[in-house]
Amino acid sequence: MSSAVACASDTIAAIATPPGTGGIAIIRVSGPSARQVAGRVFRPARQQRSEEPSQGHRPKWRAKLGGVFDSNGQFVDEAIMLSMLAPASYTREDVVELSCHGGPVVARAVLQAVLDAGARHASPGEFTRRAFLNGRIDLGQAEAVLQVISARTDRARRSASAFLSGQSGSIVSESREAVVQLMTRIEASLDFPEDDIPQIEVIEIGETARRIAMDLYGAASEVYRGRILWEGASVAIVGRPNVGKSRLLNALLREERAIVSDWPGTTRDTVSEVANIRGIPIQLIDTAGMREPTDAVERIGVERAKGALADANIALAVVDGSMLLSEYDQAIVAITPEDRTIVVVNKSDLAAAFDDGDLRCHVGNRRMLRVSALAGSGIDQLEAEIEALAMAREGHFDDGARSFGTRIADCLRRSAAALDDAARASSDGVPADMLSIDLRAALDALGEITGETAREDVVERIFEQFCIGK
Ligand SMILES: Nc1nc2c(ncn2[C@@H]2O[C@H](COP(=O)(O)OP(=O)(O)OP(=O)(O)O)[C@@H](O)[C@H]2O)c(=O)[nH]1
Ligand SMILES: [Mg+2]
Repeated sequence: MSSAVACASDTIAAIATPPGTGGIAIIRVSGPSARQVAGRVFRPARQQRSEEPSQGHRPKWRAKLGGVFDSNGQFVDEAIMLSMLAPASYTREDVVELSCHGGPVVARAVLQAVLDAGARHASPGEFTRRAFLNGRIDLGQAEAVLQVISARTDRARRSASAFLSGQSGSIVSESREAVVQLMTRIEASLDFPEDDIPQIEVIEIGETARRIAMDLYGAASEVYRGRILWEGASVAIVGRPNVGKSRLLNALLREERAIVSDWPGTTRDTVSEVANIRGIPIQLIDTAGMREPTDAVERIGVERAKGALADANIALAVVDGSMLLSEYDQAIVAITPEDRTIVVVNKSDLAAAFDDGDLRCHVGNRRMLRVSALAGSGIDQLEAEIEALAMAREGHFDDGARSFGTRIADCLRRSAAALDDAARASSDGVPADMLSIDLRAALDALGEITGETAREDVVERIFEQFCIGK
């Protein structure tokens, strides 16, 4: 095995398929005694013609039909046993998968038989963690696995799959290679201290470092923008009663989710639903129309609308384009944040009561758009505007490990900054060996992406997010 990290010593097991009823359920076992454990619970339906295949002809994978038996020898279920020998498996350990009938009770009974036969119940993400420890995937790819699983839109899934297949990851390996070459040039000169590196070469090293830094900054921005596909954004729809907020929500969702009526005050509590807007999971929050509340329930609804506005990443301030703007319309627009609000002038299918110029003075720097939630016109453009605001959103994350993109983008940026320092030092005439310190820092930051130099708690937090059985 190529990995520097030794295999975990115990054997783990878990149900790998989701809970519930389905065609099949898979119980996955991984570790040095996976085959012994499986041997204790599984009896093939038909004995192999030759029990021990001859040396040199040991297939890496093998499937057998048979039965699973518990520790009392009681038949549990029919199953297919798929054996994958190390290192030709997901974890690079011996892995056995038992595919039984897909019911939650039967799957648990098979798992119990496997645990009674000597396996330990796996913790969340432990299989993928072993794949990482055994060098089959790097940390960035482990995060991409997580992103593939939790992708809520196809665009998010595709961006994670690209990382998994190494397309985006290649910038990391190429940059590392280039930085290592620079360090080699410097170190070679240290062996011959009497011939210092000529200043011209120091400057050249600095220029190369700056070029790599530019590439890394570019990659960081790309990854950072991509994280929104996974993380998503929230959009609060606010406005006076009857301007068409609920109909707008339905138009964006393309389904009749919220109740629409010509009775002002229809929506009394917030209604929230996730829409796929240009591949971004967008949580839309329809709110109660804001006005002087006529009863206690409405008062609560209006308070919640204000809360939704404060919490959301983006606001849609809806006004009715067929009526003159009221003081309330103006007041509502005024409480929305200028840099992340779109003023939506709805009911464009009706005669306009004011032109864009009249509105401009109330809108400030907010984006502005005419739509008809009823006829569907302008909705495509509204989606484009929401996408643009979502992509521009700077993240507010509790910790770097929570978001796939944020952690990687942060490592790329730190690496780029260290290379920039090296470039600056070289043009200031700093001796070549001093540059090594910055180059080393750049390498370490890149190593955090793949996991070689990542802190244990960062690694821990990434795998904690996986489900059991993955
Ligand atoms: N002509 C026209 N009517 C619309 C349009 N959008 C909404 N309406 C109508 O306006 C009325 C109010 O729509 P809603 O979506 O319920 O309005 P709301 O802003 O959610 O109102 P509250 O929930 O009371 O705050 C309904 O009769 C809708 O059919 C539009 O684009 N054009
Ligand atoms: Mg409504």
